[in-house]
Amino acid sequence: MDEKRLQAELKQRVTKKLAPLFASYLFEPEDIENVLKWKPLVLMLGNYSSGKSTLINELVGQNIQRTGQAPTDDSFTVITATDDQEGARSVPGATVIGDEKLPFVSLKDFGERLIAHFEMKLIDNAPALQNLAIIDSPGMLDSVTEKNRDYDYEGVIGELAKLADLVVLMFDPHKAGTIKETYDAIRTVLPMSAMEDRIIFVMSRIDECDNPGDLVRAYGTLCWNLSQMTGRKDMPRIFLTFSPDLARESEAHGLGIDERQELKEKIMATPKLRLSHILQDVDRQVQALRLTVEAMAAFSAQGRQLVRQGLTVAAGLGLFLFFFLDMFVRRFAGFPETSFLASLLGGKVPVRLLLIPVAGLILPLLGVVLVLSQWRIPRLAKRHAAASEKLMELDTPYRKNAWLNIQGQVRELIAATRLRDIIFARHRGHLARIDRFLARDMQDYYGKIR
Ligand SMILES: Nc1nc2c(ncn2[C@@H]2O[C@H](COP(=O)(O)OP(=O)(O)OP(=O)(O)O)[C@@H](O)[C@H]2O)c(=O)[nH]1
Ligand SMILES: [Mg+2]
Repeated sequence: MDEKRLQAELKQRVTKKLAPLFASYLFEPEDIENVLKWKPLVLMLGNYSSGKSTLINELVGQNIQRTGQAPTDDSFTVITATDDQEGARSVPGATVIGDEKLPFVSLKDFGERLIAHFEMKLIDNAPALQNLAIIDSPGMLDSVTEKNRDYDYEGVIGELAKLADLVVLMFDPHKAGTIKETYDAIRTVLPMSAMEDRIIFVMSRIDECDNPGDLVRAYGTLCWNLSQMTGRKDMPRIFLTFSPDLARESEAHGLGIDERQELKEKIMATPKLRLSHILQDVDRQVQALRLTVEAMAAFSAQGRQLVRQGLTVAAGLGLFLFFFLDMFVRRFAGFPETSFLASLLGGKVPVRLLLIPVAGLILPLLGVVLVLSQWRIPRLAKRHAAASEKLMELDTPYRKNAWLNIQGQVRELIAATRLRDIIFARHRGHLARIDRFLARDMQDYYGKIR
């Protein structure tokens, strides 16, 4: 299976069939475009000095990243193979984030400060990185020792985790999960950005435990801290590893626990997961779009109900006035010389006599349009913008969660709705289009990767 071709094809289909809908329901076009761009991505996160850069150098087989005992990296570094003749080089943050072909454009929002802490290293002789990029990140710090980052670190790792096909979260026995930034990341950032099955946990540098007891204590501490952070009792797998080149001789080392190779294979196999991740992401975003359209359909159904009521009143009143308005006018103003109804019964109606009845027919309609557009629809919009979740049945946790992400834009959409949007709304048609996409196109691709 040619994954790259499938990815390109899916991108084309999404763009053709759904891009205008995403835009008209206020979705950021980048969100879905970024998912479909570029290579498989691995994001390395973790405490400072937990061995992220060391592991990356090992994976790449070159000394690309600096390593050291104190907090060493203060930048995000995207590492991948060169794909042109220009050779190994480093590309500055502004160029990387500004490049529309790369998936990092959404990081623009984090401003100049982040740009100074972002770069890409293109390296030669790295066949494994032809179809893979690894992002090294600044180690997580404790707020006590932190020299205050000058950009929104959590926001950035959240964005990167959204893009990543695999997030590797590294710890070491010395700080088994007690670092403040790590706590915040696991507690709040990652659950919003990365699906659970895309995160793997690693405790590295285990050779530095003096004896098996130390190792068990460090492992236990990490498990305890993780369960505090995730609120879960079941523990994810934690890879226990050390760098073979740096390992000290120790009793713990002598135990023969070494999952380094397995970890490396798992990381390098990320490209295999790419397409299914893309499908998951596209699916998630299309479902979010669907929920938004559903909410707007429910809102406009209520709006149409008001319109129908208005029209019924206008029709009743209009008909009454059609036949009787000129009689009132005649009574008070003395003209027309004979009423429309009388001449109708007489069998002959001069056109002149139709003027007042037609006005009687139209006036209530104008009145109803005025009341609807100036008063009733805005009031309905105001009510639902304040409590838009009432529009929907949020009966599953999935829908509840998805709702949290879209409620802001649903409010915006409702607040911007005018009478004519209600009358001409085509939400039901859009829903059908989305459902067709989910049932045909998505299933088609799921079938292809099976
Ligand atoms: N004994 C031993 N030392 C290690 C191991 N892995 C890394 N080190 C050392 O630990 C220190 C920290 O490693 P780095 O790879 O720089 O850690 P990092 O996670 O990139 O740290 P920051 O960039 O500061 O976030 C370095 O001095 C490494 O040489 C290991 O498995 N065993
Ligand atoms: Mg580092």
